[in-house]
Order: sequence, then structure tokens, then C-alpha cells
Amino acid sequence: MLEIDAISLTPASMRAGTPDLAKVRADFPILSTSREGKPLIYLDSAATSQKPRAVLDAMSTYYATYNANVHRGVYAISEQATAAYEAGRAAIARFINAPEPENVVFTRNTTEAINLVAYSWGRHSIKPGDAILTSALEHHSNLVPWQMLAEERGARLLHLPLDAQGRLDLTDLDGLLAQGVKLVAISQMSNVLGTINPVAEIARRAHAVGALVLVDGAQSVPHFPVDVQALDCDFLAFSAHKMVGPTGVGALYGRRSVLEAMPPFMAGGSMIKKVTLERSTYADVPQRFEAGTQAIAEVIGFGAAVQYLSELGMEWVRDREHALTAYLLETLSAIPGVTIYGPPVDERGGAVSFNVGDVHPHDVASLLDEDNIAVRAGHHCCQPLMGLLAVAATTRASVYFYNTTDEIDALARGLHRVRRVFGS
Ligand code: 7TS
Repeated sequence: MLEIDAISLTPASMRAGTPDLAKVRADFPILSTSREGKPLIYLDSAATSQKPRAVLDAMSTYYATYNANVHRGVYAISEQATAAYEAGRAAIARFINAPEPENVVFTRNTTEAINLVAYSWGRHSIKPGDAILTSALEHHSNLVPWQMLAEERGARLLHLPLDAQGRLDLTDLDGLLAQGVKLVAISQMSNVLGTINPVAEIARRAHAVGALVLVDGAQSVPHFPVDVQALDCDFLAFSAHKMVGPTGVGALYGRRSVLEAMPPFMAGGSMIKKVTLERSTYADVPQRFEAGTQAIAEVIGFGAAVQYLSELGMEWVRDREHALTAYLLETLSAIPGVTIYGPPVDERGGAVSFNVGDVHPHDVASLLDEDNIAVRAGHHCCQPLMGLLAVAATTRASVYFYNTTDEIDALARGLHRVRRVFGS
């Protein structure tokens, strides 16, 4: 049985129209599953979120009733599929306050969105001696593509350092930007430390030297309102699967003038205007970047996901996660021997990395799994950051709006057991 936890009873959440947590949880079939009588306690939403029935239904309705390819058929179900696919694009554009649906290019995930920029914009705009500025807390997806680009183009890669609490240290930002920076690629929220980075401020200062700004929104777009016009970023990359949508689809937001100046990334069907045996002209954006048959069902599911989140209200999602993160940090810090990484609650989101004495994170996660508690252990695709923290790995619990304080209490009981078993 689900208990309504203290957080859902805060005055703000008692306002009329505020989602009822028990009903919200009931939307997610997996949250009522159990293993050997132990309910699933899912604390790994930074890796991938769970999916509500509305998303699953949108996808299966497409397959069961109007499955057809898009942008080509003249028959009814193909037109219906095209309309649903483009409605998904429009919904995602509204969700991030993009000026037009054409600002949104569908990709497979955040990683592909970043690679699209690195291959298309980067290989045509970065010249020998230019610099790309990123940071010490980036996911490998927002680091390795820039390393490859820099190596290929003879460019330099610069990094914003971190302060002792895992925040970006902007002291030398203008000095770094003055070193020929053409692109700043920065995450809005760290998947390891939870740090929320001041990307609007960084974008303002980057634009002052004529650099473009790519924001890795994989961990921010799912968790709080993100407005691309307020951020004034040139690109924003994010994945559906971390925001209650399906795997296999993500999005790249691009400023229209920047996208229009970019050559195709992948070539083939659907991205052309005219093809002869010798040469081709390319479609307008966004089709220019959507070669081949796209993940149609997943785009429709992505549209349903942002509709679901919009109905909950992203302010509610943010406030609820803030309260859960505060409770998680407080609970973890009351356990002897636990080291928590990252800044205080007001500067972070709900991805919380920690270690339990010197117990290996894989042992921590395996023991928690015996209680059907899912957390992630490892380097979280952030090996340079692990080096800075001077650890090989961490355990990470990450919360989403559907988690409860009861689940965090269960995590704490599990961690006390870890301490007993390993004598730490
Ligand atoms: N950027 C950040 C900040 C991320 O957290 C991730 C995935 C990605 C990019 C890549 O997203 P993808 O959808 O293309 O894979 N982060 C994690 C994680 O923390 N655990 O598993 C995946």
C-alpha cells in the first residue's frame, strides 16, 4: 500500500488542482510491481525514468490503429500518423518555449543530438586554433564528441573548473572565453552531483564574444521548467526516456538561423529536396536532419510524455523534487560513514551521489537490490569528475516526482544494513 508521505501534504501541494500523489503513482504500472513480496523502490530516474500508462497507450494505439510511415502517404492512416508525429514536435516545442515547431529536430537521444551539432555545425565552423569550452562535470556524451572534433580540426578544448562543493567556478569564465572560444557546451544539471549550472549567465557572457552555446538538458528538461528563449541558448539537447517518455527518441532544439546554416548530418531519404544521379539539394529544417524513417511511435510517445508532464505542471514537479531531495540529503547525512557529493539543496536537483565508508558502490547497490531498491553504482559516464572527487565510483540515488519519503526511508534502512554487513 502506498502511504501518502509528508511531502505531498505541504500547503502548496494542497492547492486545488495540485496532483494527488497516489493517483500519480497509479499512472505508472511498474511502481506497483514487487519481487518476492518486496515492492520496487526505483531510485534511478537519472538513468531512465518510468513511464505512465498515457505514454504506453499513445504508442500502442498508433501501432494498433494507424501504423503507417509519415510524410509520404496520401491515404488516411498515413496522414493521421504524420499529424500525430508533427503534433509531437509542436508539443515538445511548446514545452521548452521554442518559438516554432521547426526549431525541434528529432534524434535518438541526447547523445545523438550533441553529435549532430558536433558533426554538422562543428566540422564546418570550427577552424584550427579555435577553442571549445566545456566543464569538468560533463557526461561523456558532452565531452567525447568535442574531444573528437577538436582533434580532427586542430582546435583546443578548454574546461571550466569546479569549486570544492561541485559548482562551476566562473571566476575565469571571461578569460577562458577570450581564448578563441567558438562554442560553449555545458550541462544544465549534473547527473552525478545534481549541480544546477547558471547556463543563462554563461550564455550571456559567451554571446558577448560571439560564441554559440549548447546546453545539455538531459537532466534539466525532465525536472524543472526550461525556457530556451529565457536561456537564450543556441542548442538544447535532451532525451525522452528520462522524462517519462520512451527510449529511442530525443530532441535537439536549435536557433532557426543557426540550424538553417548547417549542412545535413545523415544523408538519405526524407532529407532531400531534389536528387539527380550527380547531386542533391536538401530539405528545409528540421527535415534536413531527419534522414530515413524516424522513430514514429516514440515521437508520438514523447508528445504524450510532455503532455503528461505539462498536466502535472513543471513547477509542481520542481517543488516536489526539491522537497524529496532535501529529505534525501538529510536522511543520508544522518547515516554515519556516508559521504555525500555536491552542493546544498537549493543549488541542485535530485541526483545524489554518495559513498558508504570504503564499501565499493557495486556492493552497496547489490545489497540494496536484495531489498528491490534500484540505485546506480559506477562512474556514471563521468570519469573525469570521478578523478576530481578522488573516487573510482559512487552510489547514486536519483529521485523523480513519483518517489516518496517512505522510499527514501527504505533506502536508509538498506544503507544501515550495508554498514552492518561490511562493518563500515
Ligand atoms: N547528458 C547527461 C547530463 C546525462 O545525464 C546523460 C545520461 C546523457 C547526456 C546521455 O543521455 P542519453 O539519453 O543519450 O544516454 N545519463 C545517464 C545517467 O546518469 N545514467 O545513465 C544515463
